[in-house]
Amino acid sequence: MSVSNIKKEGIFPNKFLWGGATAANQFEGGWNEGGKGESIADHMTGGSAISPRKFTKQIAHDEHYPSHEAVDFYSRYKEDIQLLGEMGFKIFRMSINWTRIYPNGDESVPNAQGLDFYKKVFLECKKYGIEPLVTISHYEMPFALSANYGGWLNRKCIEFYLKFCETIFTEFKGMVKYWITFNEMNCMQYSFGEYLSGGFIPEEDGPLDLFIPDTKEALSKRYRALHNQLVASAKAVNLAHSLDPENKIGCMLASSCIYPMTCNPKDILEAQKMVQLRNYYCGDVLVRGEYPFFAERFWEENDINLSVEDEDFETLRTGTVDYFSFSYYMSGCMSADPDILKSGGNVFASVNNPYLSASDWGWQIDPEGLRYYLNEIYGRYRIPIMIVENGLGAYDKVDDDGEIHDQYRIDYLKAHIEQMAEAIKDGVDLIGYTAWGCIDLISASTGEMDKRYGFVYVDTDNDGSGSFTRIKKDSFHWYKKVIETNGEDL
Ligand code: BGP
Repeated sequence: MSVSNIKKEGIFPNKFLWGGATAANQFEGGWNEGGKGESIADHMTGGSAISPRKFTKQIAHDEHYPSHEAVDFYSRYKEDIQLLGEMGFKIFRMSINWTRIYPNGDESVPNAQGLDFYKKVFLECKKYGIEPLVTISHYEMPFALSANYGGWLNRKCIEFYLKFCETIFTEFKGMVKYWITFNEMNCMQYSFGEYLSGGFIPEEDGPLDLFIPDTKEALSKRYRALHNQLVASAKAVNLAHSLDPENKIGCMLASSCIYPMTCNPKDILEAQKMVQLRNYYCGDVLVRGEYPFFAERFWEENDINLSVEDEDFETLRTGTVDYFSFSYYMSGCMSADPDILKSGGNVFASVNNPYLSASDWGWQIDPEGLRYYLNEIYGRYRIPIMIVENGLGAYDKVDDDGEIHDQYRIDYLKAHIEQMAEAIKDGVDLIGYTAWGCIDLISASTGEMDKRYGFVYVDTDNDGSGSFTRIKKDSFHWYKKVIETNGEDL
């Protein structure tokens, strides 16, 4: 056979899952409609880049929280999914609001209106040949589970979560195949994880700061709650497989792509320590089924008692995930020098990298870091990988011609997709990519609308006013072409 008869394969596999990602609490709105209960996320105030969001025990109904209405996917899902279909999406990452299904978390019967809403969403996806990818819990849980049980510090939440899983796995069987147990599970390790990820809230009344100091007591609570979530996740994996062997269920971590600040061995050790803790502590349990070797020293030095029960080890060993997924926005550096550390950096790492530029929110842009991180993760775990969040938060403006010319976003995404292609050539088994906030939505960190990621602009602002009209940005047409050509034409 002559060489010319061999059809040239592209770099991305034929079944590569191109798409976009959202989260119910930042996207849906309808926060108290259709029998939905109050979620932890509904108790977050608005914020801004300089004044962080807070947590309030009482929702002040007269105050305005734009995330309550978000961008109203709840009533506009048909129009939105049609737009995703037009871009040629193969996969759409979304999450289910736990409180639409179990308003207080501990009921014995699910809320039929909630189930009905998501069925309609999945049927709409099917019309366009879009595979849903469902995050079971994305930075939310029923507020009542926090108030009455203490959130993830209480092992009873494992049972409530599994009941929720059983309901959705059964009700949506045949409609949903791809699942993620928890969004950015490793964020429970960070100071802002206690309310959003853990749902455990202090006695005093709010508004409460999200950033809770890393005292030994705080660390101990966070790691205990995280252990309970890891057990819940492993049980959910087993349940998903037993209810439908077609189910593919993955974990999701916030990537920590950390470099040493210099080649000083002290910096290298600090960076290694951070990577171990932020990536591999959770990753090893979720993929390999056991805590990594370095965990014991960490627990001892920080007086952490996980309150493990004997059967947990077997649960973790058997409930390992089918694929590894992560969010990737930036990288960071670690230094052993306290003065350099004080100079500050982004939310995940401590020191800025002098070789990189940053977004308007200081998130350092590093496409090569994505290739590096993919190689690191695949090298350790050797299971399929999906990038389920990536993108550029930017202030978009509607131009005089009524359009949004977001070339900066195209440049960012193009550079990252190029590095994904390199990683695939390196041998990484990358199966999908869902760009974050494919339709503009509320920012998780600022609670505002200003920080936009979408291919589709939504006409609303930080006050939640506006027509909510959807407008295609330049990046919409660009991404459509990327999908059409399976990543060949960037
Ligand atoms: C991730 C979260 C998302 C999302 C994204 C962007 O950490 O999983 O929910 O919001 O970050 O962050 P932000 O909205 O703060 O720009």
